[in-house]
Amino acid sequence: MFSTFFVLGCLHYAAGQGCSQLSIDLNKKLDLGIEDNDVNLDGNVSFSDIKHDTEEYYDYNHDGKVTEKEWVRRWTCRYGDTQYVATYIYLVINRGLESTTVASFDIPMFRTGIPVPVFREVNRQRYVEFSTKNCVDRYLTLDEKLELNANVNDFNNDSTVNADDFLHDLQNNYDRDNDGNVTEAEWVLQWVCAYGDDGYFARYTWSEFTGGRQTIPNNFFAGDTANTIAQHKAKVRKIYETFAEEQKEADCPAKNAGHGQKENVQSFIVVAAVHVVFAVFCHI
Ligand SMILES: [Ca+2]
Ligand SMILES: [Ca+2]
Ligand SMILES: [Ca+2]
Ligand SMILES: [Ca+2]
Repeated sequence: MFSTFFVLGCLHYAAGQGCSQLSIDLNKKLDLGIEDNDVNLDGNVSFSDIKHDTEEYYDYNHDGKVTEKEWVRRWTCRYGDTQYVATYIYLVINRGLESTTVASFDIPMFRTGIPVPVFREVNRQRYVEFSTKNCVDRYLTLDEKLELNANVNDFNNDSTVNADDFLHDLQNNYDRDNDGNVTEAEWVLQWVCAYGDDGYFARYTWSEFTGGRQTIPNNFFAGDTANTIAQHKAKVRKIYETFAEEQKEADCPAKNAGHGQKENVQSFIVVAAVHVVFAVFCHI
């Protein structure tokens, strides 16, 4: 009974694609991208290919949505990307949104199909962009992020953070299409690039700084009074800390968690335990 169970479990694991090494080179990543996105080998990346890939390998909990977390999990595993690159590319493709659906790829471009060489080049350019923008590709402490943020936001080097500094930052770093406005998607993308945070936190900063508007003009902060560097750092620190507290609260429900929550935790432990046992027995 148990041996059958483990054999079936191991076969299931073997059918998966396994994880790549972090060090694989870009061409290999792009090859894998083509392998995954032209499943029927007709030389075109079309919606049916994307649908198969997304449903099979991205939507881990099969709820019909692909969240940023699921996407990053897939890209770090399959293509050996860092979480920073994976997050950035997810946000480029999905316009800063927290999640996407298979249906969102059912667009004219994919109905016609994109020739494999074109798809490969577009994919390459996303990696190139991450690199040429000098996006953060490593863990930073909160103090390091605050220092970076303060430097960016005292562009004119007068030891205060004022409207001119913000205008320069929005114009030069956030407003990617140079239309004089910054959208939430533009903000989120630049924030994760500049500080190595995830999209969840970047969207929170958008909400904190703009009150959750859909878009802001580049001179949005024109009426704000200047802050010293220390005041500015304290303000941004507070945003990080408040978000962390809220996450903690969401991840670790209060002591009086209901029966349903306990069941969820128990289910998670059982699933995790089975996962570990398969991993050990399958030598993965
Ligand atoms: Ca195809
Ligand atoms: Ca999902
Ligand atoms: Ca300044
Ligand atoms: Ca813009």
